[in-house]
Amino acid sequence: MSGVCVATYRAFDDKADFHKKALSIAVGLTVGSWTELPEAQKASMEKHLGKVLSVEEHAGNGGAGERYADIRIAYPDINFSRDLPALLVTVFGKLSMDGKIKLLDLDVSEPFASAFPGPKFGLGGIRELLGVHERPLLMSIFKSVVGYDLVNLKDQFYKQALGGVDLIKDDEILFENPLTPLEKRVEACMDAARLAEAETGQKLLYAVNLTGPTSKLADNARKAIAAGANALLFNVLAYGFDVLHELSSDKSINVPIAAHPAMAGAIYPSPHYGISASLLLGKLMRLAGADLVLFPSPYGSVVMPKAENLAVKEALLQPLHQLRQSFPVPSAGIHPGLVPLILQDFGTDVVVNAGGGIHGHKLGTAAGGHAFRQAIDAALGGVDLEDAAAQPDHEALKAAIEAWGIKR
Ligand code: 1AE
Repeated sequence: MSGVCVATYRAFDDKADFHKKALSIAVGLTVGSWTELPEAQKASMEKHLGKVLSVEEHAGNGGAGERYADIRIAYPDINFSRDLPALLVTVFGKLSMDGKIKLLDLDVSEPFASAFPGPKFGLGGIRELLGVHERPLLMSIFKSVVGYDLVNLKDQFYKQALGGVDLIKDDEILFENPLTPLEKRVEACMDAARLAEAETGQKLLYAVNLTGPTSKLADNARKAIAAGANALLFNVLAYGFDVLHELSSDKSINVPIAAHPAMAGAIYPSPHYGISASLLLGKLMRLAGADLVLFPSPYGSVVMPKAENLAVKEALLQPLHQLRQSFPVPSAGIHPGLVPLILQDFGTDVVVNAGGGIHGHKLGTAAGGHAFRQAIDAALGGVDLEDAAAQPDHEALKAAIEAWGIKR
């Protein structure tokens, strides 16, 4: 059985006839040309022909407002194989270079989606692994570890773990290197995880950065897992969605995969070009099998507008065929004073993620983690951070708020 995939575009033009433009896209990206075809050929090509479903025009006002149209086109599944490269090249390959046009959304058919197992663990599976069901999770990021040796790396891991974090991720810029090679890095960090767990009683996941040439990635993942890795970090956009799909659907790679958004800024931020954040970092990441997805927040150092941010969250969490939910991880420049805003916008199904906001704490890395946990508990209990910080055992939160303030 085959269906259609519906693409939604926003096209900008001061003068164009958007209905004509929509038709030229639908025909051009499917059968190529239509009117000049002989009748017999038209009949046999009909099942391949793209169909314009709607064209919603928005008049420009000659000033700041531009003239644009939202165009929906249905592409028959029969035209492309059931993989993301084929789908993306069909709906936005050449078109992505043809004037001011942005791909806003893709609704794939059930038969197409059935080729994608999606996140192996997803939000629920990660909560199961950690045994944490009620509260937002806390993740910390290794920082300034390029050039570190194993002893120093292990020490930084241990301090992060003592702070009560649920996940620790490698910095995305830590690649294979002679000082902290993959398997040795995993062994050292998981050793530190065990030492910390003996003190805190808390389980944690370590997402080691999966790097190297594409042809070696699955082997590297298996080596990391054999050395004890219980999660992976992956720079999805530098490799491509299909590489994530291959890794996430490989049965021997049986740990959660956290998708890093590196390179995404080259694709989503323009209103006129590229792919929307919700499709790029939401739906496509989820289809390709990311268990956790990092993306900029509306509040931190790398800012994504709030409406786009919430659309990414929705794409990761709302029902999508048979796929599990991916955990949203709004990131970059996050500190404890932002926690109430994060919970207000994301609810409890969110991972609060910080690097500098943990390691930059004046009482040290472990205190940085404690400050976040105290902020999360306060926000969950409806207690103002100012009041929570005044409690006698909340020095960590107090110091964090003195340093970074509270954003309201
Ligand atoms: C959007 C990705 C954020 C990230 O990977 C990272 O390393 C953030 O670090 P901080 O929290 O800004 O120090």
